[in-house]
Amino acid sequence: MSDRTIERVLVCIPTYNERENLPVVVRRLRAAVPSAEILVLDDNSPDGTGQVADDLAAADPLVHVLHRAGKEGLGRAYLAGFAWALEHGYDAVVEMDADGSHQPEQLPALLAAVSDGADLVIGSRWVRGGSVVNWPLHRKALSVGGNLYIRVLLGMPVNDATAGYRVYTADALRRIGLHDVASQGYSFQTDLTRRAVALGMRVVEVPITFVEREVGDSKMSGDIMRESLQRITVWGVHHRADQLRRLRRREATWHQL
Ligand SMILES: Nc1nc2c(ncn2[C@@H]2O[C@H](COP(=O)(O)OP(=O)(O)OP(=O)(O)O)[C@@H](O)[C@H]2O)c(=O)[nH]1
Ligand SMILES: [Mg+2]
Repeated sequence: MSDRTIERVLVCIPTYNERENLPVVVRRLRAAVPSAEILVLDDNSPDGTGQVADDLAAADPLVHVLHRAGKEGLGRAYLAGFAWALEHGYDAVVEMDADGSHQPEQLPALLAAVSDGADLVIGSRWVRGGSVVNWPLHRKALSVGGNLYIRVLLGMPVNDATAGYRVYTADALRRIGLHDVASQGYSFQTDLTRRAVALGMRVVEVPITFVEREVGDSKMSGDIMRESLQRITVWGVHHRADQLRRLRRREATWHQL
């Protein structure tokens, strides 16, 4: 077990209409991990979340804001945040929702796994000790079913590949390479997970308690789900075709022996 030193942590928080939630999550985060810096990624929220973020940044030098022109999806916002983090020399980058679902108080456990040598830490709902609070049965079924589909198709040893509470080391982000990531919605999380696994990175799942939002509206949509299903299916078909090709090549080599 290594003991990696993580000094500069940047927590990226994407926001779209989270005016009421943002100050709460920032306050909790500053209390839970006082040294971590925060980057709010706001897509020009109509409810004025951008101004709320500016006010928070004006009052606290560890809070930063990236204003984006319009709603482009979670994946795009994170890519902009990751690029900013790499430019500014952070050691680790955290993904966290603004709606309170990802509890800041659990971040120290995720960061500890990075110190222990993980390249990517996933705050996982679907490992022993993980849970979800206030989700109706159909929402649980969707997440469990989606993750099962991903595991079967992509053959990854990850229980919660769609999870959005994560820590990447800066080095992992550089190695993954972000220039050709096209995913916008939930598939963004699965996409980066499969890239990390394919590169042989240490992906560690730490159990979390995910708490469904109490305030504001979910941005989950049919389009986001459709994108996920399509992309995962295409990756799965390619993955299985690659496996088949490798198997054929191996068989051909055996015949030649
Ligand atoms: N910048 C930006 N943030 C977004 C966008 N879509 C969602 N978000 C933010 O991403 C986080 C997660 O979005 P949610 O709507 O809570 O989606 P979810 O958590 O996957 O779904 P629920 O479980 O239904 O809440 C929240 O902080 C949102 O404000 C977007 O297009 N741009
Ligand atoms: Mg949410």
